[in-house]
Amino acid sequence: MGELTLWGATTTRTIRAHWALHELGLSYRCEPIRPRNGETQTERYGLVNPRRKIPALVDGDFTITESAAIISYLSAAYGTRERFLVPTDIRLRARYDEWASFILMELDATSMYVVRRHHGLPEIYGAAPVAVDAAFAYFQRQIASAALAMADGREWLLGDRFSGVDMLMTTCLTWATRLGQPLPDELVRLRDRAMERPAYIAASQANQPEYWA
Ligand SMILES: N[C@@H](CCC(=O)N[C@@H](CS)C(=O)NCC(=O)O)C(=O)O
Repeated sequence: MGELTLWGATTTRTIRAHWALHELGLSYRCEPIRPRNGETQTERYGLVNPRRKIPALVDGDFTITESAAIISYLSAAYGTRERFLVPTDIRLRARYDEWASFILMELDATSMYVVRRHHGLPEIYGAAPVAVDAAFAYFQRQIASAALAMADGREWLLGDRFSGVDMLMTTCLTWATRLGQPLPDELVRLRDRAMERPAYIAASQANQPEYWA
């Protein structure tokens, strides 16, 4: 195993990578750079991720970006039979991909990130109150459908086993909660269970630049 270096801290997307590293019990270095303060614009970081987004993971001579892809890579590269984040069974894996696509597209990109850009960062992306209201309404419809899938009393999205999609879901739910969005009870329970995990608590600390000072 080469040295693992994670670039990025402070955001909803960066905590996903810190969390995956902690769930798998991996030790790593961190360059705790933040968005929008110039730290993603340095020449040094441009060589790591030309898209200049965080997080990015460097594993020896291999670099991988995109928070969900980092979770999948770490699970495939360092997961064990007992400890993994992405299932290998074909149908469970298909269900995993289905949840991951839904969360990343419908909850993250189409809902929360629209709010973030056009409500939270109007100086960069422009204020768009109509789009923000529509994104919140869309989020509520999508999250209600996700809660239906959990109406059978399952503990986690894939059933009784925690996985990377619970991490993706939890980070979107904490994001929505910070923005004052109500959540269905089934998803509040999932979020709260996930946030009690020692790896989540450790990742929350590691997601702060001061932790690495
Ligand atoms: N789809 C990407 C999104 C990454 C992303 O947008 N990161 C933001 C912070 S959460 C960023 O790096 N912004 C860079 C900047 O604006 O300087 C992922 O999930 O990793």
